[in-house]
Amino acid sequence: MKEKLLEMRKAFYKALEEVLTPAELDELRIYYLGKSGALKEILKQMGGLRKEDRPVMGELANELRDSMGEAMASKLKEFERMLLEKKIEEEKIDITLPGEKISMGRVHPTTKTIRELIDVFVRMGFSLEDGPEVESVYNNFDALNSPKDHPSRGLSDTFYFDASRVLRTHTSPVQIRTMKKMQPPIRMISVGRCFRNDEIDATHSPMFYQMEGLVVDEGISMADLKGTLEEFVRQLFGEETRSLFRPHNFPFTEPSAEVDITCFKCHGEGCRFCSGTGYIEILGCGMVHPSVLEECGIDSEKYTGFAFGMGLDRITMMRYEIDDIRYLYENDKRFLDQFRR
Ligand code: 2NM
Repeated sequence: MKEKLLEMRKAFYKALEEVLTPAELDELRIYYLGKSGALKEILKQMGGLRKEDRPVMGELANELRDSMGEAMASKLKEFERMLLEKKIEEEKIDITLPGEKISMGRVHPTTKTIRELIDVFVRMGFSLEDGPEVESVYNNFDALNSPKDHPSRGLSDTFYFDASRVLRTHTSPVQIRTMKKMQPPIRMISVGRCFRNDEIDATHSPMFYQMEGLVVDEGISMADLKGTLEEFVRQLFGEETRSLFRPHNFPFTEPSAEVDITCFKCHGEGCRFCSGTGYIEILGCGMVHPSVLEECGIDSEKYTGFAFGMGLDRITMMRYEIDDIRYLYENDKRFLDQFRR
């Protein structure tokens, strides 16, 4: 029996040498030390031994079991160490490699214009109001004294959802909402996207940006309008800029005017930017029509007001010398990267 045990030990260590995976090690354990393994098999013959030999053989068997268990445990440790070493080798990070370049975004030029305009008007005490881009036909046209047969109301100029809803064609509905919401004194501006069914070219986009403003209070006159807008022009385009008010016509204001400013390039001399006139048109304005005030629940006998509106794409294009409105909407990084400040 002793010989059998020693033979088994020899075979076990030889097999252990050849074990390559933890799974094979498990198989080995079951084969030698399992419930019906090689060791158990040999111990079955214990009964055939002399009584005094049994404890000696038992001790040898126990010793064998323990040393084989230890040998397998250290083999398993070795596997684990190898696995860890392999993992460390594979996942090694080369910290000397160049980093991945992060592409920084820029503030869109139109956004810069918007921020500066808001700054100027907020410093003058205006509040910034907001409204939806999908508007009622009433807020977009009717409340603004717009004639029922005006071409701008037509299906070819305005995006209609149905008979009563449109994509707003200007930000004036925000003024209407504000006047219906609060009584004077009102000093507010609105900024946002507007939509008109225009053919796209260098100066037209079906989606564009507008800013409009409104002041309503007792005793507001054309002098307030001129003073406010002249100050705005000086702050945005420079102290030396002069403004020219030309009579115009809008349905929602009476009287109405358009404002030209001295060309930012030639300062009035005449150049290719201003087509030789020395002036560039930048906004429309006027005294709010009494029927607009009344429509919004404001007493036109007690209160008067002025309003103004301007296209922000045009102003942005002037300020950054961009000659095609489409650049503002193409999201071409090569274009946007030019506006770093
Ligand atoms: C412009 C020109 C003139 C304007 C009028 C109003 C309102 F709602 F108060 F009547 N909002 N905006 C207005 C007046 C807009 O844009 C060229």
